[in-house]
Amino acid sequence: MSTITKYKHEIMWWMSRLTIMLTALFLSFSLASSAYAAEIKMGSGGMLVFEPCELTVAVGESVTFINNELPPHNVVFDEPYQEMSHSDLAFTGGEKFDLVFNEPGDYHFQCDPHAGAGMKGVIHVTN
Ligand SMILES: [Cu+2]
Repeated sequence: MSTITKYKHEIMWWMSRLTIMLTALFLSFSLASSAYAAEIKMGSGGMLVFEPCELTVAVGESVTFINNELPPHNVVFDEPYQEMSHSDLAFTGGEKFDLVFNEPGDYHFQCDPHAGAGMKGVIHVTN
């Protein structure tokens, strides 16, 4: 086998590897994005806040709440979405939970221990 032929074979081998890897990457992204919408940090920048504190998602999408700084935190929704609440306090950094929003509306929520400090937010769910 000449050096050039060998070189061509090597390039083709790498190109097929690359194609497979890119396809796998694309698939993992499209699968992940089907349910995953956004992430809200609970406590951020040394502040008792949700970050972001306002968010718009489509019906059927999920929002991941991640425990970040100054715990404990929870998420309690106002009427008429109280049943969506995750009132268990999260004490450990990195603790997280997903909430799926299946009805359009404005979901106002707060962190119970820190509502007085203004730890509140709203998620707009649109069709
Ligand atoms: Cu809090």
